[in-house]
Amino acid sequence: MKLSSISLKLIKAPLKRPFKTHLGTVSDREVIIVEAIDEDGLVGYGEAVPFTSPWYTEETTKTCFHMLDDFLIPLTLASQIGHPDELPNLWSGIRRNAMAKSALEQAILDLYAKQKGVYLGRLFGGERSEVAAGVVIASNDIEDAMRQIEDFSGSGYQRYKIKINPQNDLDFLAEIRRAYPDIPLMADANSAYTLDDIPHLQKLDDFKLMMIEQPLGHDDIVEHSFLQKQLQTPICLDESINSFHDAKSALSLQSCGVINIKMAKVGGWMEAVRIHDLCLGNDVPVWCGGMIEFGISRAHNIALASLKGFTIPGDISSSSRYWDGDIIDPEVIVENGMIQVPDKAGIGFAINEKRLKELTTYSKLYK
Ligand code: OSB
Ligand code: MG
Repeated sequence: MKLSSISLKLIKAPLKRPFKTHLGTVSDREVIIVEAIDEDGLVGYGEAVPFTSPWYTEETTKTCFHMLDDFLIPLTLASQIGHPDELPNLWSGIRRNAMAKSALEQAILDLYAKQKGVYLGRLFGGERSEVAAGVVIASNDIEDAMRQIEDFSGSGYQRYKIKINPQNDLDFLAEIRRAYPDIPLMADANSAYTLDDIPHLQKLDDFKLMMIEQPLGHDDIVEHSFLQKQLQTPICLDESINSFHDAKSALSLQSCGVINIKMAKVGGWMEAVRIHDLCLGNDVPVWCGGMIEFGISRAHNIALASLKGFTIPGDISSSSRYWDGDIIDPEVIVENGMIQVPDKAGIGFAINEKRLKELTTYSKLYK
C-alpha cells in the first residue's frame, strides 16, 4: 500500500467533570493523534490513549511518543508495506508498548480502508448497523453518581458501569438498586480487592450485576479463576487481558465469563479481532472497553463493536459525555441507547480540523 508520511499531534483538553476511581483522578486528557498520509493526500487517523502517568497501564503519553518517534515510525517508513496485515510481523522485534502500536496500526488501517473505499468495520467482518451504548460513572460521591445516572438515562444508555472499591461498594450499589431495581448495571473494581475479600465480594451477588470487572490484581489470571468459582456474578477481565495469549489463558482457566476488549491495550485491531474470534468460538461474550477517548479512538471502537461477538453494550458513550467539542464531525451521538455505525470509507467520520487545531499543543512530521 502507498504510505508517504506520518505525523504525530499531541492534543489536550479538560474533561467536563473529573473521572474518579480509587486509583486516582483524571481531570485533563492528553492523547497523541497519529496521521498516516499517502501520495494522493489521503489521511488515515489513529489515537494513542495512554495517560500522563502509569496508573492504569505502564505506558504514558511520553513513553508512547518515544516509541513512535524513535522506533515504530522510522521502521515503518523504511519498509515497503504491501498490506497492513504485515505490521505485527514488522514490529515483532519491539516488545509490548501496545498503545503506541495500536495508534499507528489504526492510522494505517484507516488509510488502507480509505484507499479501498470501504468502511473499516466491514474490512474485519463487522455487520451491525448500530451498536448499543454504555456509560461509565466514576465518582466518589453517591449523590453525584445518582445525578449522573439520572442525566444519562435521558439518552437511554443500555448499560451503566459504576466504579467501586471495598469502602463504597455496598452503599453505592444498594442506593442505585433502590432507585433503579432493573437497570443493566455492572461494577468495575480496577483491582481493588484481594482473595481475602471473598466473603465481602459474595455480598455483591445480591445486586444482580451483569458482571464485576477486574476485582483482583491487574496482572492476575490464576486467582480470578479461583474467585470465579466462589461467585455467582460473572467476572469480566480488563487489565489482565493484554494479548490473545492472555485471553486464551483466561478461557482455559475459566477465570472469567466475559472479556472486555480494549484495542489500545492489546496492541491494535488485529490482536483485538483475534481475541474476539477466540471468544466467539468459545461462546464467551465480549464488549468494547473505553479509555476516556476523543473521537478518533471512539470511531475505531464503534467499528470494532460492529463485529458479531460484541453482544454486550461497552464503554462507548457519546462525544458529549466527556467533551465540550470533539475532534470528529459529526460527533458521536447516543439516541435511545444506540449509536449509528457509519458506512463511509475508513473510520467513517470526518475530522473537525478547527477543533483538532485548537487542541494541538505540539506536532511533528516524518517523511
Ligand atoms: O478500567 O475500564 C477501565 C477508563 C480509563 C482507564 C480505565 C478504565 C476506564 C473506563 C472507561 O472505565 C471509561 C470510558 O472510556 O468511558
Ligand atoms: Mg476496567
